[in-house]
Amino acid sequence: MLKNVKFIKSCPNSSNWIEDDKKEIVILGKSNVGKSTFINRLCNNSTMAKVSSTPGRTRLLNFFDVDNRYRLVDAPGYGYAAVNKYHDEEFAKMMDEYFSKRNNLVGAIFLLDSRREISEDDISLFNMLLDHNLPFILVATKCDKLNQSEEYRVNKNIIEGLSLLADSKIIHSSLKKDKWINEVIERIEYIIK
Ligand SMILES: Nc1nc2c(ncn2[C@@H]2O[C@H](COP(=O)(O)OP(=O)(O)OP(=O)(O)O)[C@@H](O)[C@H]2O)c(=O)[nH]1
Ligand SMILES: [Mg+2]
Repeated sequence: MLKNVKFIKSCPNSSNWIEDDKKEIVILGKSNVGKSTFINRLCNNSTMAKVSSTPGRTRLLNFFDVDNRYRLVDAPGYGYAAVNKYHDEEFAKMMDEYFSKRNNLVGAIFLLDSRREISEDDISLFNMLLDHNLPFILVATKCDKLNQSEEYRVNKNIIEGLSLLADSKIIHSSLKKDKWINEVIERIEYIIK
């Protein structure tokens, strides 16, 4: 589990990004996929990142310091129909600026809802990661909601949906288990070293 995680601030654009040499890993995924919950599980603090019952509420990049060593960045969700078009354009602009200008950015954690099909939005965001040559960690969320045979199909769905190599590693997260937390942390350590 991550120790000494602190919320630093929320930023709408580059004007108030933090200027230092710390590496950043951004957490990406559709609205409601479970990004904020994921951060809270990693640091075992249910109030660290705001979990929303209404999808699409996180609109800014939220920066968290981890043990004074690196940062996790909670990104807003995308592709939620009830949130207007303006939000999607603002989101695209903000992410584009962050991906193209942020030298601190060294990797991404890409969350996909294990119960849903891969969407066009997922594919375009994933292509942004590939375009910027960013190492990524793939996580299928909400696996606690699946039965065994459904969980068995999760990897195939994601691998086909994102055109990944057949042996791509996908970590399954669940509210009922916690083994996956250390797997994620190991991979983060690998990316930032
Ligand atoms: N059963 C289950 N529910 C989850 C899991 N992760 C998140 N949730 C629920 O899904 C909803 C959305 O979770 P958030 O963590 O706020 O999702 P988010 O991706 O941060 O959402 P936005 O910030 O709106 O993009 C909440 O009701 C969570 O309690 C999970 O692993 N299992
Ligand atoms: Mg959130």
